[in-house]
Amino acid sequence: MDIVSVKTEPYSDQTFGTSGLRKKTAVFRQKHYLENIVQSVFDSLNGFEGKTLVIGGDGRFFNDEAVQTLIRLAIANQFGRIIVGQNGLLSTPATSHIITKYNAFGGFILSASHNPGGRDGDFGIKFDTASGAPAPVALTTLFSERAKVIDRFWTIDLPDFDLSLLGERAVGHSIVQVVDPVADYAAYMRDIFDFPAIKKMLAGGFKMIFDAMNAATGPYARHIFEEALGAPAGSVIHGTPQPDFGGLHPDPNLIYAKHLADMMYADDAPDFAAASDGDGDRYMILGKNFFVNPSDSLAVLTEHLHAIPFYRGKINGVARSFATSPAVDAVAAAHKIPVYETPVGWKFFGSLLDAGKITLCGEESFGAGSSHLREKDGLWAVLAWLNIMAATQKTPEELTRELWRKYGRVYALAHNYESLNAEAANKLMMDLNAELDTLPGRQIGGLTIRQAFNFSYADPASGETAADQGICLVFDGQKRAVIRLSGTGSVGATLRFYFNGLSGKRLNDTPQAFLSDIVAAVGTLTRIAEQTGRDAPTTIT
Ligand code: G16
Repeated sequence: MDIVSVKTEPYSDQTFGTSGLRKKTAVFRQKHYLENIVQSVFDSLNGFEGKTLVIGGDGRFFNDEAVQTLIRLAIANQFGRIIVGQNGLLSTPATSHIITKYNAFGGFILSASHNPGGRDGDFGIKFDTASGAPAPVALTTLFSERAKVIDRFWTIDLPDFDLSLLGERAVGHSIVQVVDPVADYAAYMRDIFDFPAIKKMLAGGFKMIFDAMNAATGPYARHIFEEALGAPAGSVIHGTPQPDFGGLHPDPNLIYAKHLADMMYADDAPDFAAASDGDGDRYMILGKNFFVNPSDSLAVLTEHLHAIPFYRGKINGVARSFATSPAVDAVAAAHKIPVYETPVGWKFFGSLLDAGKITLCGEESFGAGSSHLREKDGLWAVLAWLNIMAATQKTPEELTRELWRKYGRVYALAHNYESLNAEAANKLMMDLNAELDTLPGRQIGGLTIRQAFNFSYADPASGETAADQGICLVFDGQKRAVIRLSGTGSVGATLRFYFNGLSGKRLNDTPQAFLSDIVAAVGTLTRIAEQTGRDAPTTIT
């Protein structure tokens, strides 16, 4: 086997965003595009020769080819062992788990997460470090810088590996090991949760449905819910990963999983439904006629985490992004644990988890996770809900309403303006930034702005800092807006407007009604319609 050095030219757009590098699939399929970024990652890291690298993806179009490319580069760059999920498949949380379980140096996840897949969809790549956490900003900056000047990569000249067969194959000084993507992860879930209690609940006639959206979690969900926990066959829907996700947009929310929401708002709705995204790190929870907002979900999980054996007596703190509603804050105060407010991006939770400052973390963007691993974990969150429901004998609606009655309800909404002209979106942010000092005290549509600032962060564990993360506007009446540019889109720019507001008394409004004044005020302030040419958000979540 010969190692070959191949000359290449850098691309100018290989900048890591909120979660890895995401682009249109056609961009990734350009000559040496993938090789360039993978070699840039290797060139930025030290000391991996002879060590283990984990590789997997969510099965979207181009996954097969990309996995083969990565294996070749990993062998040529002298990794000792390359662990690959069977057929190139691994969910994001399972990759994170395998990295730590087998003491790997790190791992690549091929996924554009909740973005649509297929030939005309999106593709992406993320790198997790030895702790199983997304590479921190300091590292991703190195990757992006290296990609700007890369002029060669190393590969080997060998035909494709057969990834359908489990087992090991020696290639030069390396071993390529194909593993069952589900087994280790499923065994870990069994260690964390009270499976007998959940099994008993399911055996007692409790009906659940899990929608894998034709993406990575299908095989995991079938194994865990149907085989291990005894949910009837068919409880997992859209359970076979497909390269184009069967035409679904694998983003578990009320818009893209409307079919599931419709089932849960029908007369014969099951007791519980959940969905996950392309790579299995997001989740959505629904009860009969009831949607659990992800910020409320984090609060419910914090309130009841002690019901789950793995966490009993070991709950140190909780973290949420600054875009996530503060619903969890009152719960944490009551439980006498600290709350950390981070920028948007799972990578900011890793050091807090490593330092033992937090046990639980979550975001409004349908992500939650815990000290059990360093990526967010959709199936974990679903199992956590099932465990809590089994322990309390309460429905999602009862658990959430109980929380509102005890701590007040924090209404939350996100307005997403996708695929905007990047110049217009950047201008809106610049204009707002320039005005910040003049905003406190200003009245708009009957609301007064109390504070206006650009969120910056100093990691209390690592000391790493992150400035210019987005604009926070705090209004009278415990209402708050956050405005930021997304770092995960693949075309133009996406602006996100997050709104939230606390009410101790009004518990039965819709978020739209309760937050209509602040939505209108921020619309007037930012002149969103005029600046972007859009009179409505692309999605409201
Ligand atoms: C990623 C990150 C999350 C973030 C989300 C949205 O999730 O891991 O931390 O909240 O993107 O980020 P943005 O607002 O910058 O688009 P995922 O599920 O897409 O990997």
